[in-house]
Amino acid sequence: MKFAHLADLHLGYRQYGLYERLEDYNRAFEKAVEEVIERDLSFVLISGDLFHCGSPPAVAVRSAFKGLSMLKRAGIPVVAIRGNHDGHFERGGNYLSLLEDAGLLTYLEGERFYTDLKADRERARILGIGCLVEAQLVERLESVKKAIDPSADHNILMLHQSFDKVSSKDRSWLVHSAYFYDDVFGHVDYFALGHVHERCKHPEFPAYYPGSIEYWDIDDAETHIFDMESGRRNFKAKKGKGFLAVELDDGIRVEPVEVEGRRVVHLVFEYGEIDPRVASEEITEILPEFDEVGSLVVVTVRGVVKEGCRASDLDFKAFRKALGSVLKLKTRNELRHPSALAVGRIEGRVTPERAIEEYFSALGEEGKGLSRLAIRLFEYLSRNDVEGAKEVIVNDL
Ligand SMILES: [Mn+2]
Repeated sequence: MKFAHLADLHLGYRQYGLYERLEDYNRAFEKAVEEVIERDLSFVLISGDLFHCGSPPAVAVRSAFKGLSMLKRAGIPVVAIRGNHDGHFERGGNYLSLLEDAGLLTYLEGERFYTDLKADRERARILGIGCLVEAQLVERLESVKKAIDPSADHNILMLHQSFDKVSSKDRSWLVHSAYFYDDVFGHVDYFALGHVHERCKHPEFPAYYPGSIEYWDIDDAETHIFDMESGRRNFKAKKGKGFLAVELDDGIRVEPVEVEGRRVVHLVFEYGEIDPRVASEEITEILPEFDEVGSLVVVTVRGVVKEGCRASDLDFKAFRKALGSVLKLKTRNELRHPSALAVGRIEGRVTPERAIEEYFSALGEEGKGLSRLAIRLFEYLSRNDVEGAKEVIVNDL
């Protein structure tokens, strides 16, 4: 049997505060649906985070209705679980409950944690647990183990967690692989995972993450690194975004299906010692090459500021002018003062930077941006550079 495995659609997410990004996420979902129908896949699994929040805007809910209705008309059933973003299901349910009420999907939650699907004269038992803290998850797993059906042609387990053995930046909602060493999980042919936004696989189990359907993290984008000392350029291709087309028979075949989105470019300018005024002119000369209508550009500048210069002298206004056609330019001033490097350690144990990173890491991807902002504010303010700190706020928020 052949099916589609989607996760982390985040409908309703206004990335960078842009309504256009919300539309991009809607479009990616609808494109994926068209591709599923075109390929005549037998069913669709959505492994959590269909929505970006518990109360998504109507335009996102309508997109979900539109895509799921297309699947329904094509006779393609959909099974979904709750991600950490989808909202609680207690007290009257969430938007997945609403979609189930409308007959658009089967929502596995709580006591109802499995369903059977037939395709190509085979029967698949689909089991699913929504996102939980590990202790609760492990408790639920006991019931799931009893419901794994060795007489079914296939057993598929849907989860929305990160795994200890999957190398990912996101360690939130973690579960340990050891819980799955029980023999009974040998009957699970495929683990349909969600939560990690990169496309990847567990090193031991037939467990896959399709990754988010749209670009989410700047590290996934097309990246150009300019070594401004040597004049050398490095290029890192973007990572694919979309979903997985999975075929189960005696073995597993997993094919990534790309869903093309808006062009996102990360430009990194690396200096050793830097005079921000001179650097601004040099960078402004390079930027027009990337002035493409509708694209998203993130510019990062790194280096150690020369004595007598200020990090806030980077001329972001000139950058904006050079990139007049892009949908959004986001600038990241990662310049450091030599003195900031010596801000030192708290009680001789941990640097303030490390403490801040630790604190925000609980928020996952969004925490990364916050910790970067907090660290830079800390650097400026610890030098009593209030003007510099204001610049950081103006440029970053
Ligand atoms: Mn997610």
